[in-house]
Amino acid sequence: MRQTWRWFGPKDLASVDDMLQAGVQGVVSALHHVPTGTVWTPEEIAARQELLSRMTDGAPSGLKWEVVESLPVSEDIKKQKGNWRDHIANWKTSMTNLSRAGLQVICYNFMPVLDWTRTDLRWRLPNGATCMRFDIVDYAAFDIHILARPGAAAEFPDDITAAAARRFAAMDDAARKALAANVAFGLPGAAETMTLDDVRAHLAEYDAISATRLRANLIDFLAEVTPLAQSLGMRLCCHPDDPPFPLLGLPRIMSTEADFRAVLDAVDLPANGVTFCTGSFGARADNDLPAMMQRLGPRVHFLHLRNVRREGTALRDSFHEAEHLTGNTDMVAVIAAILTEERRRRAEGRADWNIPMRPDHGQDILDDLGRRGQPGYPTIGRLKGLAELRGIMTALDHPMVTGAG
Ligand code: DNO
Repeated sequence: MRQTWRWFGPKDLASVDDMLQAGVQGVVSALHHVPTGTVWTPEEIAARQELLSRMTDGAPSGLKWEVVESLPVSEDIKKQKGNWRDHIANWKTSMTNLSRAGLQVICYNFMPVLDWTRTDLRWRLPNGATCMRFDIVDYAAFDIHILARPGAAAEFPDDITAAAARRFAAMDDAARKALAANVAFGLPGAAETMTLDDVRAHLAEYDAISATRLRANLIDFLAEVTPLAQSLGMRLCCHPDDPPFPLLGLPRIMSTEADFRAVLDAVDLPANGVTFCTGSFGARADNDLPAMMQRLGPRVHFLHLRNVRREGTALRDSFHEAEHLTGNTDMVAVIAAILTEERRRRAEGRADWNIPMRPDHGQDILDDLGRRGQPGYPTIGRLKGLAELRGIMTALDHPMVTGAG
C-alpha cells in the first residue's frame, strides 16, 4: 500500500513537514477554492504541486500530489439539469489537465446535496479524546423538528420519533442551532452560509429524482468520462455514501457492494473503480468488509482506512468513529485482503499494484484537542492511525507470516 495523507492546501493546520514526519509517502489533495463545475487549470494544479514539494524551510519535500480528492461532480450533473453538459465537459478538461501534470487517481462521490453527515463533530470519549458521531435520535430531531421536512416522521421507527420529540423539547435554542450546524457541515457552502430554507430548496430539487433515476445519471456521467480516463491511463474511484443509508429523504445509490457492482458492470472499464472506504461501508452491519474487498478488489483504486463503532442494531442507527484498529470492522482482515489483492496484481503484471491508502479521519487527541482543525482531520490522531495501520501492514507482509522466507 502506498501511504498517503489528505492535505487541504495552504490553510491546512498540518504542514508538509508534519506529513513527512508522520511517514507519509504521497499526498491526497484538491483545489477546494475552484468553484464546482469549472475547469482546474494547469496553472492552479502546478501551484498546488509546487506548494507541497517544499518543506517549511524551502528544502525539497520529495512528496508528490498522487490522488485527487475530490474532483467534485456538480449537483447539475447529478440531476441532469441546467449546465450539466458544460460541467461534464469541464470535468473532462480538468481530468486531462491533471493527467498532464502526472496525476492518475481521481476520487469523487455521487451523494446528492450532502457529502458526509454527522450530528456531533467533537464527541467526548471516556479518555478525554473527541471523535465524530452520528446519533440517530439527534438526527431525527433535526429532520422532524428543526428542518421540519414534510413526511420525515413517518420515515423513522416509532420509538425513534418519540425519543426525537423528547430530545428536541429538552434542547435550548443554542443546542438546536449547534445541531443544525453540525448536520449542515457536510453540505456544499457549509454551515455559516446555508440557511435551513436553502437546505429545503436543495432537497426539493430531488423530489422527482428516484434512486433508479440517480443511478442512471451516474452511469451516464461515467459513460462520458471513463473512456477518456482509460485512454489517459487514469483511474476514477467513487466514494461510498457516508453514512450508507438514505438521509433527509434523498436517494442514496452507493451504499453496498450490490450498488457498486451495478455501476462497475454498467461501465465495464478498469478505469471505473471504487474508493474503498471502510468507515463509510462499515456503518452498516450487512456490509461484510473483508469479503467486499476481496470481490471488488480488482477495481479498488483508492483506500480510506478508518473504523466505526455501531451503537445499535438497526440498519439506520447511531455510530461513532472508533480508533483505527477498534470498532466493528476487522481491520486486520481487511488489510490482509488488500495485501492479497496487491500480490495478485503484481503476479498479473499490473502497474497499479501499490494501492494508495490514507488513514481516514482520526480522534482528536493530545495537542489536537482545542486546535479547531478540520473535523475528522486531526494531525496527531491521524498520525496515530497511520502508525497503527502501518504496523499491521508491515507485520502481515513479513516473510514469517507470508511464508515467503
Ligand atoms: C470525508 C471524506 C469525504 C470524501 C468525499 C469524496 O471525510 O471522506 O468528504 O472526500 O465524499 O468525494
